[in-house]
Amino acid sequence: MGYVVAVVGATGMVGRKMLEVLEEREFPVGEIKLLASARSAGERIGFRGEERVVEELVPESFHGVDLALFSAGGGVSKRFAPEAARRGAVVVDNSSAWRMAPEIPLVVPEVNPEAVGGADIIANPNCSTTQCVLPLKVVDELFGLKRVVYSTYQAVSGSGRGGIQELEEGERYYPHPVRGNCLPHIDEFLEDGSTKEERKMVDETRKILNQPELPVTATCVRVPVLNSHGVSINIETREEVDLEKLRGALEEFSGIVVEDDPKSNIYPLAREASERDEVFVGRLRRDLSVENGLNMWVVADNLRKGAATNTVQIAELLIEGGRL
Ligand code: 11C
Repeated sequence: MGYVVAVVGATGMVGRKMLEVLEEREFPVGEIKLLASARSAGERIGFRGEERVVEELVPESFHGVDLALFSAGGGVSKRFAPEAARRGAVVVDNSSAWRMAPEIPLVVPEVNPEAVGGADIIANPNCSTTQCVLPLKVVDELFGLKRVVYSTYQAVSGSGRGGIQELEEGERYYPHPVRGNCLPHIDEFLEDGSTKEERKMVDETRKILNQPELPVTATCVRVPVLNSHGVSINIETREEVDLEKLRGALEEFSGIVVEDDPKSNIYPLAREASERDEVFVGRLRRDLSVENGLNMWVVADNLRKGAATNTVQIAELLIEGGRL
């Protein structure tokens, strides 16, 4: 027994990672349906030791599906998530298509599990946002958030295979070489000079923390790192920060690992965070340039906690809440 689960975008990097995470967490899958574009149909992917054939995604694919996990880009989600929901599936969508729609919950299970409610489509946040809202929630509960400044150091795996091929093989994917470079350019530029990635971090942070007016700003940078995003978070709080209290609360918080012993060269690193599901937090220190200032360095595997793991955790919440 188990659920009929469809993975849309099964041949992509996040789709494959979703399959891995479903297996690892022993998610109760009764039947798995691997869906992708016509171009990828017919490919074979292993799941629980058996080869499965990828089918072409069509609206009828969702007949009899209980849970549909989408990671095939915004266009596919916009078109097919309502088709899946109409046929009775609950959708967890990893694209940006639905995240800011007021009726769609945007969920990080450790932070706002209550937001899931009775929605048919639930959105998974952008990877760089997800890893930040865990420690921000802790800071908010203890001292109150007044302002957040993000500076990101994002791995090439966030761009999919194209980014990895450029870093590993030198095949050009980005507008400038990423090898030996830091590119202050992730996703398209907007009218105001910021990028879509930066806008996502602002909007999604506010939505997940349910603080629509919270002052948040971001500078997002692609760095020559294979996997796992790093984010420097500069925070102003309403009350004075007690670093020891904060450290204790971070250590207690589900999904966070504190790595913070700089004298022994211990702090979060992309290579160590890769293939892990937790969010790593370190370099905790006061920012003395403002009244109640705090700095931290946060690293997580963008394909796992930033995408596949968070998606499967949302599906687990659906089971706990009796939605599945
Ligand atoms: C990146 N954060 O690293 C992006 C990838 O909205 O889900 C994920 C984009 C998204 O390029």
